[in-house]
Amino acid sequence: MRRGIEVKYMNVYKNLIETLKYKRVHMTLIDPAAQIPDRAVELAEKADKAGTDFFLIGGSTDIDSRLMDKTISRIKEKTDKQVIIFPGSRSMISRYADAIYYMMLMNSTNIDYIVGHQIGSAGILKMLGIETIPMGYLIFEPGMTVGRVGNARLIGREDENTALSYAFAAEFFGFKLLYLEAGSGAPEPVGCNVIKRIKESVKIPVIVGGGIRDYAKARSVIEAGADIIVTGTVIEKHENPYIALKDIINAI
Ligand code: 1GP
Repeated sequence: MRRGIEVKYMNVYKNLIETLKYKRVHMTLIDPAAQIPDRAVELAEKADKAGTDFFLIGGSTDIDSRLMDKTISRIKEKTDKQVIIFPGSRSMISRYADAIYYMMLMNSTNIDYIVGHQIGSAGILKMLGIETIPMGYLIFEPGMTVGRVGNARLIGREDENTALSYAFAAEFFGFKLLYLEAGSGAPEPVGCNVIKRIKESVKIPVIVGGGIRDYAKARSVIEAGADIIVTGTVIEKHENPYIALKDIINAI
């Protein structure tokens, strides 16, 4: 409990980096647009019990701050784990969150996703004092909904050279995290050779998400070098979310 209380008040990025010193990290994505808050809380409790390290709340469907507030405040009543906003637009802000991924969709063709939503939300973020974590976000094939909504010029899931150029650019911009996204519900995560090549070449912690639904997939992504893995679909769709998630978390 003491560790729980300390973590609750610790800077999120600092907590993440401290955690990465002794283990890889699992994050559970919960999309408030995909279920009512009661169900979101139920899923979060199961993920907490299965051993997830952080919660990401958000997704690519635009939702308002009231639904974000309701979902996040209720989840925080049930867990000491930190909650990070994973925004799909400028309106997805909640004062109850511990931090927000302040992200650039680097391979978007739409300026709104590169810098527009970020400018649109900057005033409110400053006012609320929410911790912002600068993150480069790259969408790979097949991209799924986020690839379409974000107008992404998708990177091939085995295209090491293009991915590496983006990763270098992310480092030069000073991003503190780099997220390699295949899209929620993708049949496969980003290719292992891409993950490996990026890990060998840049120092930023790498997040891999999209298409990780079982132990074997989680294991291969971790062995390729991912520091953090994100899963969402498995907890929403599996008939036994606790067992499915526990299996994935065992892989890390
Ligand atoms: C989506 O990377 C996340 O942004 C999670 O993907 O739903 O496929 O686990 P899944």
